[in-house]
Parts: sequence; C-alpha cells; structure tokens
Amino acid sequence: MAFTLPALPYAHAALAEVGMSQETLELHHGKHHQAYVTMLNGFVEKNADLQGKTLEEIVAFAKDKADLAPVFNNAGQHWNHIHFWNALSPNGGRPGGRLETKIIADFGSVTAFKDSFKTAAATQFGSGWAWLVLGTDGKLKTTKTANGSNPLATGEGKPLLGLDVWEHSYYLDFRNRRPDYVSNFLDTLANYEFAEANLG
Ligand code: MN3
Repeated sequence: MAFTLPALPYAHAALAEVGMSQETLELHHGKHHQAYVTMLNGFVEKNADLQGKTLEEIVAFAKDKADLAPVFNNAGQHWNHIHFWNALSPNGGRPGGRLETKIIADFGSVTAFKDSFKTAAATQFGSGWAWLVLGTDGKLKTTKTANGSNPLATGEGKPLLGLDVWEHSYYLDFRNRRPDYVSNFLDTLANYEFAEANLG
C-alpha cells in the first residue's frame, strides 16, 4: 500500500499570526512533503525489499546502505514531516506538566533547555533538523541531524519535538534569520503537549 500525505492537523492559515505563513505551509506541506512521499512510493514500487515494510522499517533498512541513500532520505523526510506538523500548534509555546518537570530536572531550567535547542539548531550546518529527545539513558537532551535523518535512525533516543531547519521551512517568513525562526518556534509555535505525549 502506498504512503500518503497526511492532512495538516490545522488550517493552512492557522499559524500565520504566530510566525508561519499560509504560503509557507502550502508549499512546505503540499509541495515539499508531497514530493518526499511521491519519491518514496516510486522507490517502493521498484524494490521488492521495501514492499510490505512500515515507514520506520524502511528507514532502518535503508540506513547506512549507500545504494539506498535516496530511499533513506525520502523515507526519513516523510517520517520527520509527519512528526513536524504535529510539533506545531496555534496555541503552542509553553511546556507544562510532566514535560516541564523533566526539562527542569534534566536541563536545569526551561531557559537552559531552549538555549541548548537553539545551539543545536544554529550549528546544524546546511539542511537538517533540531530535536528534543528522550535519550537512551532516560534523560532529555537536544541534538541535530542532517538532511533526512532523525534520532531514531541515529540511535540517539526517542524524538519528542523536532524542528525542520531546512531553508524551505523558514525562508519566506524569516529570510536568512534561522535563529529568529528557532526562537519563535520555542516561544510561540512549539506543541509541547505533543512532546509530552511522546514521553510515553
Ligand atoms: Mn521540510
């Protein structure tokens, strides 16, 4: 069965007042994410080894196989964008509950967490992602991944909250100012309830 583009969990205009324009969401979801899905389906159609596998299984199977790098990147990007749409909210920006308690325990403060996340996002050279993850040691940490990779693939832990730092995610709204896009995400757009639910 072919992979499909999931609908956004909000209207395309829903984030316009909080730093992500309707145009950005229409292009990012309808063109960029759709292209990853279309490419992935094309690869699956031509490769019996990929057929019948879940998205996560394809990412794991294609990882570190040079001839399957395009499969890994497109499958990873499909997984990452499904996560990303849910990591945004018109009512985001404030961690609470169990997540806030754990952030304070593991980073020292919410501000220290945000500073750590900002550093990860700012130092991802070129295209990629910044993440809050539940590490394999049970502690929260931030990390970054290149291109279509993610912390599941790198074995760094469970992704709780991921931010797309490819230029296509911020250039219309923030131009070259990636740090402003990242700060706005952490303070305004981030769906910390989604991140908390991902704690399990
Ligand atoms: Mn993207």
